[in-house]
Amino acid sequence: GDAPEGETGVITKTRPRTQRPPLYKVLLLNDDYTPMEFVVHVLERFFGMTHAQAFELMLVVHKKGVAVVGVFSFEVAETKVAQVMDFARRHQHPLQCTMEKE
Ligand code: NFA
Repeated sequence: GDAPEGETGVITKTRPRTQRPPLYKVLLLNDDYTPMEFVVHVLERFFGMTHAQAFELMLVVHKKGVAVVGVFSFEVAETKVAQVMDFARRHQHPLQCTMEKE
């Protein structure tokens, strides 16, 4: 508290830490078979990117093997991963999307 405490009379103040919910990175992984245009479409459709942004990030995944495509709460990240995985599976592409705690 603010008043002198304990035997010393030293004033201590505890700063209440504001609780922030943990954030999760959604990662897109490269593979040899998923068409580039399909990946661009996924990034536009599920991550709200413009065509130019989506194309640029698709190339990063293609060249580097993996990239963070967004950072979200657990629930939103889980939903994005499920949507991408389901969409890729329905189109019979091996595209992989995962999440990890930031
Ligand atoms: N590497 C894929 C190709 O050459 C394109 C791709 C990019 C796949 C990003 C997955 C993720 N067709």
